[in-house]
Amino acid sequence: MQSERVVIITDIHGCLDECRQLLDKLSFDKSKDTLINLGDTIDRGPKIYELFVFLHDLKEEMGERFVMIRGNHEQMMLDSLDGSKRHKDLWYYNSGEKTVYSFINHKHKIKEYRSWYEAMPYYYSEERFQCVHACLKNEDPAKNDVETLIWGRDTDYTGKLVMTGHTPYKIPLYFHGKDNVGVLNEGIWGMLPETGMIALDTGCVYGNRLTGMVIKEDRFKIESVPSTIPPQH
Ligand SMILES: [Mn+2]
Repeated sequence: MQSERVVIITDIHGCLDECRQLLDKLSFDKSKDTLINLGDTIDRGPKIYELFVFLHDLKEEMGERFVMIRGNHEQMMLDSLDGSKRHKDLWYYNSGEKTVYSFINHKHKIKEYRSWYEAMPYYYSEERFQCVHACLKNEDPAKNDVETLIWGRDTDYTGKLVMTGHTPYKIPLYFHGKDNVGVLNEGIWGMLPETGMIALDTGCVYGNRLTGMVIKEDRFKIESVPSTIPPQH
Protein backbone atom coordinates (compact mmCIF):
# COMPACT_ATOMS: atom_id res chain seq x y z
CA MET A 1 0.00 0.00 0.00
CA GLN A 2 1.36 3.38 -0.97
CA SER A 3 1.57 5.99 1.79
CA GLU A 4 -0.47 9.12 1.40
CA ARG A 5 2.37 11.31 2.62
CA VAL A 6 6.08 11.23 1.85
CA VAL A 7 8.47 13.04 4.21
CA ILE A 8 12.00 13.85 3.01
CA ILE A 9 14.96 14.90 5.22
CA THR A 10 18.68 15.17 4.53
CA ASP A 11 22.20 15.89 5.80
CA ILE A 12 21.43 15.40 9.49
CA HIS A 13 25.10 14.71 10.39
CA GLY A 14 24.39 13.70 13.99
CA CYS A 15 21.94 16.56 14.69
CA LEU A 16 19.41 14.32 16.43
CA ASP A 17 17.56 17.06 18.37
CA GLU A 18 16.93 19.10 15.23
CA CYS A 19 15.89 15.91 13.38
CA ARG A 20 13.21 15.15 15.98
CA GLN A 21 11.97 18.75 15.92
CA LEU A 22 11.81 18.80 12.14
CA LEU A 23 9.87 15.52 11.97
CA ASP A 24 7.38 16.96 14.48
CA LYS A 25 7.03 20.15 12.46
CA LEU A 26 6.37 18.04 9.34
CA SER A 27 3.70 16.11 11.35
CA PHE A 28 5.60 12.92 10.55
CA ASP A 29 3.62 9.77 11.43
CA LYS A 30 5.82 6.68 11.53
CA SER A 31 2.79 4.39 11.41
CA LYS A 32 1.62 5.70 8.02
CA ASP A 33 4.07 7.98 6.19
CA THR A 34 6.91 7.09 3.89
CA LEU A 35 10.19 8.62 5.11
CA ILE A 36 13.14 9.25 2.79
CA ASN A 37 16.53 10.27 4.18
CA LEU A 38 18.87 11.64 1.51
CA GLY A 39 22.08 10.59 3.29
CA ASP A 40 24.96 12.00 5.35
CA THR A 41 23.70 10.87 8.75
CA ILE A 42 27.21 10.53 10.23
CA ASP A 43 30.28 12.80 10.80
CA ARG A 44 30.66 16.43 11.96
CA GLY A 45 27.68 16.73 14.37
CA PRO A 46 27.11 16.22 18.13
CA LYS A 47 25.00 13.01 18.42
CA ILE A 48 26.15 10.67 15.69
CA TYR A 49 25.66 7.39 17.58
CA GLU A 50 22.37 8.56 19.10
CA LEU A 51 21.07 9.53 15.65
CA PHE A 52 22.11 6.10 14.35
CA VAL A 53 20.07 4.40 17.10
CA PHE A 54 17.08 6.63 16.36
CA LEU A 55 17.19 5.90 12.62
CA HIS A 56 17.93 2.21 13.14
CA ASP A 57 14.87 1.85 15.40
CA LEU A 58 12.70 3.74 12.91
CA LYS A 59 13.87 1.45 10.11
CA GLU A 60 13.01 -1.60 12.21
CA GLU A 61 9.50 -0.23 12.77
CA MET A 62 8.86 1.19 9.31
CA GLY A 63 10.59 -1.34 7.05
CA GLU A 64 10.12 -0.53 3.36
CA ARG A 65 8.41 2.76 4.21
CA PHE A 66 11.75 4.18 5.38
CA VAL A 67 14.24 4.67 2.57
CA MET A 68 17.79 5.46 3.74
CA ILE A 69 19.74 6.77 0.75
CA ARG A 70 23.54 6.68 0.83
CA GLY A 71 25.55 9.89 1.05
CA ASN A 72 29.23 10.50 0.44
CA HIS A 73 29.90 10.30 4.20
CA GLU A 74 28.38 6.81 4.52
CA GLN A 75 30.36 5.84 1.40
CA MET A 76 33.65 7.18 2.82
CA MET A 77 33.03 5.27 6.06
CA LEU A 78 32.29 2.00 4.23
CA ASP A 79 35.32 2.41 1.96
CA SER A 80 37.57 3.07 4.95
CA LEU A 81 36.38 -0.13 6.69
CA ASP A 82 38.11 -2.00 3.89
CA GLY A 83 41.34 -0.92 5.53
CA SER A 84 43.05 1.12 2.86
CA LYS A 85 44.99 4.09 4.25
CA ARG A 86 43.92 6.30 1.35
CA HIS A 87 40.23 5.75 2.16
CA LYS A 88 40.73 6.17 5.89
CA ASP A 89 42.65 9.41 5.36
CA LEU A 90 39.85 10.78 3.17
CA TRP A 91 37.20 9.85 5.73
CA TYR A 92 39.14 11.26 8.69
CA TYR A 93 39.82 14.44 6.71
CA ASN A 94 36.00 14.70 6.46
CA SER A 95 35.37 14.24 10.20
CA GLY A 96 35.25 10.43 10.25
CA GLU A 97 37.10 10.33 13.57
CA LYS A 98 34.14 12.02 15.23
CA THR A 99 31.91 9.15 14.11
CA VAL A 100 34.41 6.51 15.23
CA TYR A 101 34.56 8.03 18.73
CA SER A 102 30.83 8.66 18.99
CA PHE A 103 30.31 4.90 18.59
CA ILE A 104 33.26 3.99 20.86
CA ASN A 105 31.95 6.32 23.58
CA HIS A 106 28.78 4.21 23.58
CA LYS A 107 30.78 0.97 23.71
CA HIS A 108 30.15 0.13 20.07
CA LYS A 109 32.09 0.11 16.84
CA ILE A 110 30.53 1.40 13.66
CA LYS A 111 31.82 -1.64 11.78
CA GLU A 112 29.32 -3.79 13.73
CA TYR A 113 26.65 -2.08 11.63
CA ARG A 114 28.46 -2.26 8.32
CA SER A 115 25.74 -4.32 6.64
CA TRP A 116 23.09 -1.85 7.77
CA TYR A 117 24.95 0.98 6.01
CA GLU A 118 25.79 -1.22 3.02
CA ALA A 119 22.08 -1.79 2.43
CA MET A 120 21.62 1.93 1.64
CA PRO A 121 20.76 2.48 -2.04
CA TYR A 122 22.21 5.34 -4.10
CA TYR A 123 18.82 6.61 -5.23
CA TYR A 124 15.07 6.21 -5.02
CA SER A 125 12.50 6.69 -7.79
CA GLU A 126 8.74 6.77 -7.90
CA GLU A 127 6.13 8.06 -10.32
CA ARG A 128 6.27 11.72 -9.30
CA PHE A 129 9.91 12.26 -8.38
CA GLN A 130 13.27 10.75 -7.52
CA CYS A 131 15.75 11.23 -4.69
CA VAL A 132 19.54 11.17 -4.56
CA HIS A 133 22.15 12.51 -2.12
CA ALA A 134 24.06 14.95 -4.36
CA CYS A 135 22.86 15.38 -7.95
CA LEU A 136 21.95 13.88 -11.29
CA LYS A 137 23.35 14.61 -14.74
CA ASN A 138 21.24 12.04 -16.60
CA GLU A 139 17.62 11.91 -15.45
CA ASP A 140 17.85 8.12 -15.25
CA PRO A 141 19.67 7.66 -11.90
CA ALA A 142 21.11 4.32 -13.06
CA LYS A 143 22.94 6.13 -15.89
CA ASN A 144 24.92 8.39 -13.51
CA ASP A 145 28.26 7.39 -12.05
CA VAL A 146 28.48 6.98 -8.27
CA GLU A 147 30.71 10.08 -8.04
CA THR A 148 27.87 12.21 -9.45
CA LEU A 149 25.22 10.61 -7.23
CA ILE A 150 27.07 11.18 -3.94
CA TRP A 151 29.55 14.02 -4.57
CA GLY A 152 28.18 16.01 -7.55
CA ARG A 153 27.32 19.71 -7.32
CA ASP A 154 25.84 20.37 -10.78
CA THR A 155 22.69 22.47 -10.79
CA ASP A 156 21.92 22.52 -14.50
CA TYR A 157 19.49 19.60 -14.29
CA THR A 158 16.13 19.87 -16.06
CA GLY A 159 14.92 16.25 -16.08
CA LYS A 160 12.25 14.54 -13.96
CA LEU A 161 12.02 16.16 -10.52
CA VAL A 162 14.80 15.15 -8.15
CA MET A 163 15.23 15.97 -4.45
CA THR A 164 18.83 16.45 -3.30
CA GLY A 165 21.00 17.37 -0.30
CA HIS A 166 24.81 17.51 -0.03
CA THR A 167 25.47 21.13 -1.06
CA PRO A 168 24.40 23.48 1.75
CA TYR A 169 22.53 26.64 0.81
CA LYS A 170 21.23 29.28 3.22
CA ILE A 171 17.66 28.48 2.19
CA PRO A 172 16.00 25.64 0.27
CA LEU A 173 16.19 26.23 -3.49
CA TYR A 174 14.55 25.05 -6.69
CA PHE A 175 16.80 24.75 -9.74
CA HIS A 176 15.60 24.38 -13.29
CA GLY A 177 18.77 24.72 -15.31
CA LYS A 178 21.83 26.68 -14.26
CA ASP A 179 20.42 30.18 -14.68
CA ASN A 180 17.00 29.44 -13.32
CA VAL A 181 16.90 29.24 -9.54
CA GLY A 182 14.06 30.10 -7.18
CA VAL A 183 13.58 30.34 -3.43
CA LEU A 184 11.21 27.79 -1.89
CA ASN A 185 8.92 29.38 0.67
CA GLU A 186 8.30 27.50 3.91
CA GLY A 187 5.07 26.57 5.61
CA ILE A 188 2.82 26.78 2.56
CA TRP A 189 1.57 24.08 0.20
CA GLY A 190 2.64 24.44 -3.43
CA MET A 191 2.32 22.40 -6.60
CA LEU A 192 5.02 19.77 -6.90
CA PRO A 193 7.15 20.59 -9.97
CA GLU A 194 7.42 17.83 -12.59
CA THR A 195 11.02 18.62 -13.53
CA GLY A 196 14.12 20.24 -12.05
CA MET A 197 15.88 19.88 -8.72
CA ILE A 198 14.88 20.72 -5.16
CA ALA A 199 17.92 21.31 -2.90
CA LEU A 200 17.14 20.70 0.77
CA ASP A 201 20.51 20.87 2.57
CA THR A 202 20.60 24.10 4.56
CA GLY A 203 23.74 23.34 6.57
CA CYS A 204 22.32 22.43 9.98
CA VAL A 205 25.67 21.05 11.12
CA TYR A 206 27.31 24.37 10.18
CA GLY A 207 24.91 26.26 12.44
CA ASN A 208 22.16 27.21 9.98
CA ARG A 209 18.93 25.16 9.73
CA LEU A 210 17.67 21.61 9.15
CA THR A 211 15.17 21.51 6.30
CA GLY A 212 12.74 18.86 5.08
CA MET A 213 9.63 18.54 2.97
CA VAL A 214 6.35 16.69 2.90
CA ILE A 215 4.62 15.55 -0.28
CA LYS A 216 0.93 14.75 -0.52
CA GLU A 217 -0.48 13.83 -3.93
CA ASP A 218 0.72 16.59 -6.29
CA ARG A 219 1.51 19.14 -3.57
CA PHE A 220 4.45 19.77 -1.29
CA LYS A 221 5.41 21.87 1.72
CA ILE A 222 8.85 22.83 3.07
CA GLU A 223 9.61 23.24 6.79
CA SER A 224 12.80 23.90 8.73
CA VAL A 225 14.08 24.26 12.29
CA PRO A 226 17.08 26.23 13.57
CA SER A 227 20.34 24.47 14.36
CA THR A 228 21.44 24.26 17.98
CA ILE A 229 25.07 24.59 16.81
CA PRO A 230 26.59 28.10 16.82
CA PRO A 231 27.05 29.43 13.25
CA GLN A 232 30.48 28.78 11.70
CA HIS A 233 32.02 31.29 9.33
MN1 LIG B 1 27.22 15.06 1.36
